[in-house]
Amino acid sequence: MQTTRLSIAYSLVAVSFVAFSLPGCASGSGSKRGKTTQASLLTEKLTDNGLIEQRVDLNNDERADVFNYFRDRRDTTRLLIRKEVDLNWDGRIDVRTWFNEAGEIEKEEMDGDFDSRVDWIDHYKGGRRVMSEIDTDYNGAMDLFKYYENGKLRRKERDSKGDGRIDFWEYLDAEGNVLRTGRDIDGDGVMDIRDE
Ligand SMILES: [Ca+2]
Ligand SMILES: [Ca+2]
Ligand SMILES: [Ca+2]
Ligand SMILES: [Ca+2]
Repeated sequence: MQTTRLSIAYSLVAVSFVAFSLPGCASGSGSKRGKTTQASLLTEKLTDNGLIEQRVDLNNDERADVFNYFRDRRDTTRLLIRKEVDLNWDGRIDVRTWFNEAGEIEKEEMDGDFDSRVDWIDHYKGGRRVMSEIDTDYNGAMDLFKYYENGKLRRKERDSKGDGRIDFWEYLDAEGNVLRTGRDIDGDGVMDIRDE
């Protein structure tokens, strides 16, 4: 069920992201042009470290659910460098996304069970996901690591005992077929059994 929750949350992020990409979508403070899903820009101010913080309300309760952080640039449009989203409207941030100078996503972390602990981190290079860290049992420690090449999952590493050491490896081909797996039996972090 956790996986389902995560994917639902992810699609919510996608929806909210699209909403804020649309120019003119955010209406002025206090005005409500739409009935339900209209995003409203609540405030926009300069932060202590010189960024522009934009607070957006998604569900019309006048409380911010999305925080966008921009950096002003000379001669061109300002750059979105971080986005924070409160998915379940409890006032606590659940997803943080970082962007680089090219506007590409660099990193995204997410709290899928809304306990304020991050349980999913995606790392990107050149706008493509290269690695994911996942806390599959929500105990506060990452236990599944996925590695991607050209956007495709090619290796999984798992800390199934939760002792901070990888004890399961899985290698996949570009089509997603399992090529081989390996296991660490005695707990020294080194592969003991290899299944081709
Ligand atoms: Ca709100
Ligand atoms: Ca939240
Ligand atoms: Ca969590
Ligand atoms: Ca864990």
